[in-house]
Amino acid sequence: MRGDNCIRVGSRKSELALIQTRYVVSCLKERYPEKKFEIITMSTTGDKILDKPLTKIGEKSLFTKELETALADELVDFVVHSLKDLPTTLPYGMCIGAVLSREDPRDAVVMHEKHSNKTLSTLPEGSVIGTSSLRRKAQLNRKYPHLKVIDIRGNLNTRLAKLDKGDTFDAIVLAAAGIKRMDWEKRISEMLDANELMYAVGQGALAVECREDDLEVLSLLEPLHHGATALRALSERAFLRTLEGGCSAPVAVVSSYTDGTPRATLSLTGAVWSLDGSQTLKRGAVCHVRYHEEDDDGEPPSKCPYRMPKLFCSMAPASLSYMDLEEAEKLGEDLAMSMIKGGALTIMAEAKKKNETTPS
Ligand code: DPM
Repeated sequence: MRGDNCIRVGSRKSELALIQTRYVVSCLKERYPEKKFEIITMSTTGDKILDKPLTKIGEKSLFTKELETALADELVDFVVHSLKDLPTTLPYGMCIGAVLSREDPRDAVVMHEKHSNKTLSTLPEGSVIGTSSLRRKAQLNRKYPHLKVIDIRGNLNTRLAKLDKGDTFDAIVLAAAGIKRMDWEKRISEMLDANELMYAVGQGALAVECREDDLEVLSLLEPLHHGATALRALSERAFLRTLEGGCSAPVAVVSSYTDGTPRATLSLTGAVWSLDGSQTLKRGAVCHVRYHEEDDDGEPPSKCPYRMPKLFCSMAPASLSYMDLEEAEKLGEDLAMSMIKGGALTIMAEAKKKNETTPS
């Protein structure tokens, strides 16, 4: 158990992971000046295996497993992740205690300096774009057939160094959120429209993982939970969970939360592709949230079949309305089911098979 009032925080060693962890700790320190926090760093499988594309290592939770073991063993009390790296179902006993306000979820292009005035569309025929995301590959192949997309691995620092120092890559595509957190915004030469290059489930949001039964940590985290982000993230995660996408097939989303009276609108568009981007299926749906603002105190409704806190795609409900959470979860599930009826799984199965059989 925790001694001396000190909360131990696990983090990967990469610069981005540490920036994200320190940010969450600073938000908590501001609210709880009397609490002490200690950051404990560790390397994960994803950090150690650098010679293979991520999608071929063949193990889930590449960047999270070691940290989750430390959580389960009570060596640390919470861990900060990019939400998009967290599987839609967490290991037994773990949950997401808070999803923080989402940064810009779009992808961005970082050009080699020799192409400083170019965009993806104006790059010369055969220019090489680095990414190991199947989602980015499929969409880039479809939208920019004049470009060649190849794998690049390593953390953000490594990738930028490979772009700048080598002559292999003409540009790389990265999440704008990560670039901004690293304070490299100046390197962004083009922001990609979310409808043109749809983003990954959870992209741009930070999530804090903790033990499901650690009520002290859950209550510390509760004020960091951002309602609109959490509902969008839940609909996206429910969509992915229903499709069973993981990262071995190209799946992407665009979502929005629009305030309104008396209700807010949550919208979700989802899409899947074949690896070369030639086959695709894209659909959208909306739902309304903020049903019973006056009498909803975030507790399970009295008619609810469960009176204990339920998890929503491994997210703790915190003080959010159960009705809204159920609406958001259903939005993602129903959209995925309608796409499955439309043939999504066939497109995804082919993409998975191709990815496993093509040499990297
Ligand atoms: C996941 C993917 C990638 C990361 C797959 C995807 C990108 C891998 C690559 C699930 N995790 O996006 O389709 O480009 O080769 C990752 C990044 C961030 C979190 C870096 C990035 C920072 C942004 C954020 C890696 N995980 O995507 O550029 O917090 O959302």
